[in-house]
Amino acid sequence: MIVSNRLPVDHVSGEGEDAVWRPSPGGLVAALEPMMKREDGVWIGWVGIADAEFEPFEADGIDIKPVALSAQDVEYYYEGFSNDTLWPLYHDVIAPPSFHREWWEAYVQVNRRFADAALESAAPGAVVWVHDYQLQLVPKMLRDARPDLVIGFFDHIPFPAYGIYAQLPWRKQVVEGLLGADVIGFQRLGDAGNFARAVRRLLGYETRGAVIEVPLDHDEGVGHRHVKTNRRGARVRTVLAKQFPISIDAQRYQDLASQPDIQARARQIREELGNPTTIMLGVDRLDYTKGIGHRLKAYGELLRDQSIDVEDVTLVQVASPSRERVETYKQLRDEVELTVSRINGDYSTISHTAISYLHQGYPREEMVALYLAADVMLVTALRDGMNLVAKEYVASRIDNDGVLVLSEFTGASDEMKQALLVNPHDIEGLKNAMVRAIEMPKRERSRRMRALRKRVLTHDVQRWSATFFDALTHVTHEDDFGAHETPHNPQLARSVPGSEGPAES
Ligand code: GDG
Repeated sequence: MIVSNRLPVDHVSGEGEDAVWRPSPGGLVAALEPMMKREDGVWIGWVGIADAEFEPFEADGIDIKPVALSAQDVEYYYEGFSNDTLWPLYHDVIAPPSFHREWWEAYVQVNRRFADAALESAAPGAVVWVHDYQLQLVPKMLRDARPDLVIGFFDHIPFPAYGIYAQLPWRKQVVEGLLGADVIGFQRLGDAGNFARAVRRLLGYETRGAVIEVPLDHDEGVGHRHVKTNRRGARVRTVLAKQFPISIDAQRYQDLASQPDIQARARQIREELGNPTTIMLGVDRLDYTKGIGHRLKAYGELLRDQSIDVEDVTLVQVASPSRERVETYKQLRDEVELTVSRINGDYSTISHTAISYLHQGYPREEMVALYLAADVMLVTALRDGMNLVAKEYVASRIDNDGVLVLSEFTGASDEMKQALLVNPHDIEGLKNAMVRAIEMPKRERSRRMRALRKRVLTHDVQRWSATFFDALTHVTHEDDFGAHETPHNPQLARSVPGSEGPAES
């Protein structure tokens, strides 16, 4: 069972039995679809429309169970607590988070609704995988009601350092909510470390490596998985909190990039841009975490300094609309669009536009054509859990060409060391990296891109989900102490819920 804020389908038209749905195929669906079909999986989530009730239905062999949200839930739980409290807080307070008690109350209520929907459908010993910062209380709600469940949680965004996390008035409840899971996945080692530190500081629990020991009262723990007696003779439930860096359906991007019509479109894009020598590309949701302003500043200064010429170098910036009802996002849009117009006004010529700014969403085929056309890909996020765009660019470059400029504040930078790594706050450094990317000899481009592609193609989203499930259905967490290896038998874990084998001793 998957529990995520949004379902993997979009509503097209109709109500009740006449409702028409379109799959919204993200990487997550691609990774989980085969397993969901094989195991008769259920996906629980919101359809993305306020005040609309939909009956459960089946899409592509997956049972879909919609959770309804009222207009006020959307405002308080989703736009408020999720996107205006947690999102800025977890991204190092790049924008100031807002703390409102009514938003928190709505967050608790809506988390309860998701948990109840999951509990209604969960067979004994079912494996439930909860996703992301909107649903951090669900693991504990499930655990309290049904200790037999195998519960996983994956956090797609960063987990902040304690000094920042500690600002959250409900910091204890959130950590306790997450600790209901058997396995808590993070993007980076540093995120898992920050979480373990928050657990130690707020709850005083012991952590050993990736394993957190949650103390149990003497009558608790019956039927729980991962219960053991620790070194001090206390009964504890162990929770594994470690990094599982997410990835993309790399094969799909390669396949798209191999299609002659998409390659032809890439050539057409270059022509339509006036055949510049270098196309630089940015692709982001219009979000303040993505460092779009820093990128524009560096590019504008390069034009001003005459280090580059608008006849030779052009920037395409796709900024797909996002969270448009949240005030900070409205302000960001104004700032970005003012900067783009200024740069275009100052440096464009009749035949060459400095920045092609596209505030639109595009089909995936068009995105791949853009990736193929782009000589330099700019990923300058100020903080980003992973950043899939960096991986999509690399997977699409079947020609082993193109240069990736990548912020060291993305999770992707842990794996993609052959990119030109930058600190986007250092505008001079960013400008130098852009010039270096533009001037990089073909041999070096090819050497770096080959290495990057090798990494992304071997560490795709299928491998990510398999690794997470493997950890989730593992019989014990013992080997994550680094103490000893335990033979892996997921079947045993699934068929004997609550059985802890040697760990119970
Ligand atoms: C969160 C975390 C983490 C964008 N515009 C269009 C479009 N996109 C697609 C991209 C990419 C996805 O949206 C964006 O993913 P990112 O990873 O770059 O960023 P977030 O949306 O912030 O995602 C992030 C991710 O979760 C997964 O765990 O990596 O750190 O913040 O796939 O291609 N796709 C199409 N048209 C667009 O206009 N088709």
